[in-house]
Amino acid sequence: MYIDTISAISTGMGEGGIGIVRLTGPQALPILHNIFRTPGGKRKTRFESHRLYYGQIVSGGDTGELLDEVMAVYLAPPRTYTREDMVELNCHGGIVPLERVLNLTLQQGARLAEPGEFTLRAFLNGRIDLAQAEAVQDIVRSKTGPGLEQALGQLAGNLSRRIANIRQGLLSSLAHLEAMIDFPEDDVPPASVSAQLYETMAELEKLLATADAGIIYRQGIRAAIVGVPNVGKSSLLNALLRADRAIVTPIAGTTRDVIEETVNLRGVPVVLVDTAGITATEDVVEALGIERSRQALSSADLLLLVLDGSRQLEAGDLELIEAVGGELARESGKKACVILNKSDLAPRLTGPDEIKRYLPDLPVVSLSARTGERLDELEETLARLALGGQNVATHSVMVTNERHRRALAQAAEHLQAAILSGEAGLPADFISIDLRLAMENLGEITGESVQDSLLKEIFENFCIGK
Ligand SMILES: Nc1nc2c(ncn2[C@@H]2O[C@H](COP(=O)(O)OP(=O)(O)OP(=O)(O)O)[C@@H](O)[C@H]2O)c(=O)[nH]1
Ligand SMILES: [Mg+2]
Repeated sequence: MYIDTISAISTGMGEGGIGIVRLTGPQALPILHNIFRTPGGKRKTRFESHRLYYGQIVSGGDTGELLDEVMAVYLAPPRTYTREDMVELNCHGGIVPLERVLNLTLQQGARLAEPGEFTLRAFLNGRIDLAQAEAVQDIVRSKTGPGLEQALGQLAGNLSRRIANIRQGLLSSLAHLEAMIDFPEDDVPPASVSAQLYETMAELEKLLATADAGIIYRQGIRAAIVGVPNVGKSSLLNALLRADRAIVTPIAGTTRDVIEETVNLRGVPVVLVDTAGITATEDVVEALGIERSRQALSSADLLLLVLDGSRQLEAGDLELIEAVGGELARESGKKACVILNKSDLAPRLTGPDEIKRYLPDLPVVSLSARTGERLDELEETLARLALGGQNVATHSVMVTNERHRRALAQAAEHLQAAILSGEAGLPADFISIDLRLAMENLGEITGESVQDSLLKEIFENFCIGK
C-alpha cells in the first residue's frame, strides 16, 4: 500500500472555466483542513464525503494570503478513483491560480504526481485491471466516435471479460490434465480436453481477428498525398478537411513543405499529409520539400497518388506510378489508391482502365477536388483500405492495442503447441506447460502477471493528473 500523498493539476494547461487540483493519499484530508477556509474565513474540520463545499484556499495559516476561491470536495474510500482518500479543488481555470494552489499542496507535504499515477494507484489498489487502466488514456486520446466507444467499453471491462472467459477455458483444461497427472493410468488426454482446447483456440482467434481494425480505430493511419506539381494535391487536402488549410494556386511548386492534418473518415482517424509536387527542380527550397515528399511516400501507411485527369500522363506521372508500385512491393502492409482529379474538366485520360495497365490492383477514383464531386466515394474507399477491406462491427469488442495483440498472439502460439502435443499423444504434463504459458500471456493483458518495467512503460505515456 502506498503511504505518500500525490497532487497534480488534472485539467489541461491553459485558460478554462475551471481547473482542478487533485490529491490522493492519506494526507489529502489533513492538507484540505489546513488550506481551506469558509467564505467567512473560518477553518473547517468536518467534510462530509462526496459533498461540494464553497470557500477559499489560503496559504500560510490563519493570517494567510488568499490564493483562489474554490469548490472543494473530499472523497472517502472505497468510492474513489484510486480507492484512497481523495480531494479535488475546483479552482478558476488559469495557469497562475492553479499553479499557486498546486504549490501550496506540495508545501503541505504532497508530492507532485507522476504521469498516470492516479490511474496506476487505481490499478495497484485493485479497482480496475490493467486493460481498463489503459482504456482511461485511450478515452482521453480518442480521435473519433468509434475509437471512443471502444475505449469506454474497455474501461467497462468488456475486453477483460472476454480474456477472463478464455482464461477460464484454459483453466478447466488444466484442471483435467492435472487430474490425469495425479492418476496417470491413462496418460492420453481424453477427447473432452482436446475439444475444449479447440474451442478456446477458436475464441482466442476470434478476438485476435479484430485487432487489425481495432488498432486502426484507436491509432489511425498516415496517408500521404503525392503527385507531380499542380495536379491538385493541396486542393484535395482542403476538400477532405472541408477547410482552406493549404495554399492553392495555379503555379506549379506552390506547396514546399509537408502539411499534416487529421480527419475523421467514417470513424477512422486519418492523418493526411500534403506534400510538395515531385519533379526535377533547380530551386533549393523546392528540392528540400521534394525530399520530404519522398520521405512521406516511404513512411505513410496509405498512399493517395493524385493524377490530373484533364491531361495526358507525363513522364513525371509515370515515374511516380512506378515509385508507388515499388513501395507497395517493398512493404506488404502498405496500401494505395489512385485519384484522377479535375473530373469537372474534359477528360484526357481514358480513365481507370489506363491506370489499371500500370497498377492493376489499386482502386481508382475519378473526382473533382474543386467541386467535391465523388469525394464521398474517395472517403469510403480510404476508410475501407485503412481497415484492410474488412467490414467491422465497431459495437462489438475489439483489440485496439498492439501490446494486447502481441500477448494474444503469444497465447495462441502456446495453445497451438498444447493442441499439437495432445494430437501427438504426448504426456499430460507437456500439454499443461504450454497451457500455463498461454495463461501467463493473457495475464499480461489484464495485469495479473506483469513486470514493473512494463507498468512504468505504460503509465509514462499518460497525462499528468490522470
Ligand atoms: N478544374 C479544376 N481545377 C482544380 C481541381 N483541383 C485543383 N485545381 C486547380 O489546380 C491548380 C493546382 O492546385 P493545387 O491544389 O495547388 O495543386 P498541388 O498539386 O497542390 O500543386 P503543388 O503544391 O504545386 O504541387 C489550382 O489552380 C487549382 O485551383 C479540380 O478538381 N478541378
Ligand atoms: Mg500543393
